[in-house]
Amino acid sequence: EPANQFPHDFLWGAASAAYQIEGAPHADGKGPSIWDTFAKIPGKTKNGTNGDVAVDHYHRYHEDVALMGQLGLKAYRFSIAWSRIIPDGDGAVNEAGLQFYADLIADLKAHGVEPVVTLYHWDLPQALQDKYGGWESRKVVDAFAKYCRVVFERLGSAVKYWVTFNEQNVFTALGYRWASHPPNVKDIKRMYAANHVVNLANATAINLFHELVPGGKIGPSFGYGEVYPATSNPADVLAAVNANQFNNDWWMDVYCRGTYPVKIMRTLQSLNIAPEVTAADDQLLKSAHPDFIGLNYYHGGTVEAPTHHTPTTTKQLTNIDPYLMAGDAENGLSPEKLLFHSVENPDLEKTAFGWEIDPVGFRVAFRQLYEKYQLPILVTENGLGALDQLTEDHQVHDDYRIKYLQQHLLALKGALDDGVPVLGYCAWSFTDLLSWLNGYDKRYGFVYVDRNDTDAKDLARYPKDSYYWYQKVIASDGETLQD
Ligand code: GCO
Repeated sequence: EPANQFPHDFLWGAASAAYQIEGAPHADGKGPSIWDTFAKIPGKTKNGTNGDVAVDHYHRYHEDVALMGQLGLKAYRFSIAWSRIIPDGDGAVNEAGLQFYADLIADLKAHGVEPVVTLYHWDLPQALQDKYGGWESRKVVDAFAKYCRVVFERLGSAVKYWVTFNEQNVFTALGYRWASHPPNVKDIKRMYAANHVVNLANATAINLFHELVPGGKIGPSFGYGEVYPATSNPADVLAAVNANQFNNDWWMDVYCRGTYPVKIMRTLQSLNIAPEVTAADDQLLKSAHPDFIGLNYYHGGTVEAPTHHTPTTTKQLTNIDPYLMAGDAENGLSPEKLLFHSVENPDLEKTAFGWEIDPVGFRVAFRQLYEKYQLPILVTENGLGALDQLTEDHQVHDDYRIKYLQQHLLALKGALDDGVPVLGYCAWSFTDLLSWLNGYDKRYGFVYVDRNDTDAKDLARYPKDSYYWYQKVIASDGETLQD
């Protein structure tokens, strides 16, 4: 068998999210989401960028799907905007919203592309925030179940793969601890409370799905990254165990086993910020079994013991990195202070946006997740954000992206060879799109979209060099990966 041969049914894919691509915030009866509101608050996003136009996928999806077909994509992950389906969150169903996604799915299938549908990629209907207080209220679990029932009943027969929540760790932390996403709150106790409610919604949706869509597959997409000890000093190793439980297991254990890691729970209890878990909650969490793990992988982190700062330690991280919940809470309740101290990793290079590049960590992630939870893994995101340049003849020479994707796909192949069942790889992203906090100039796509932070221009689509590279990789089942 040739060295880089992937399984023939491997889902070579690409991904997106509704608010980051669709635009058309008021079209065909759509209600506002918390992102429609939040992005308009002065100073909250880069240059005031928002998704009002985005890349206008709502009106151009035929063109985008045709480009997916030409690329040879086997899977496309996108999210449904809840407020297109139920504009006020839990009231009347908007048929036009459902029709949009039904048409998109039919179009994908006509081009041989398997849809992977995310139910929640951060755009809660604003009405649910206003009426009930958003994810802090259990009423929103009922609203989510209602919305899920509508889409499962309507689209369940056409879609095999479903994702419940996208990066719950990121949206709860940025939304409730750091006030850099909606609902713009800075309160760690409220973060843990809201996060617990989201866990209940996740479990409820999984159980409902298994009842309504037998044979389908559903799981959460989690922003996972292994945390390394800065040295082999056992105190640093213990800190890394703490950090992995705090950053990763706090979610993954709940999804896959229905329990929170005990040490972290005790630490949160000692700070009086732990969520309240009733016996009924416990039962619900234990009753739900995802069919696969959706892995969003960008990078992990590195830590040392909170009390042990080696003199050679590179500088302390003070920024808020969504993939490593570093930084001290301003309200003084910082579990990190008790558990670990984040540092830079001198062995890893970084992207232009300061994110570590760590393909070996990708293989580590597959190994850890599979051996712990014994579930197949679908990569629902991985990719490189960069400041791409369009040449005068409309080309983008993104050899740096090709290199990044190549390194990560080789690491994935390593995990397959290790015996880990990896179902597919959805690169982030298909077209360029809105980065929530970094505007439009930070680009991830295989397809360049001609717009920038301040000017929507004509939104023309131009395949980048990485598009043609990926096309060959897919056509050869991975064999040309190293060419
Ligand atoms: C960004 C981020 C996002 C995320 C994605 C998470 O720059 O805003 O990279 O695009 O990766 O939305 O699921």
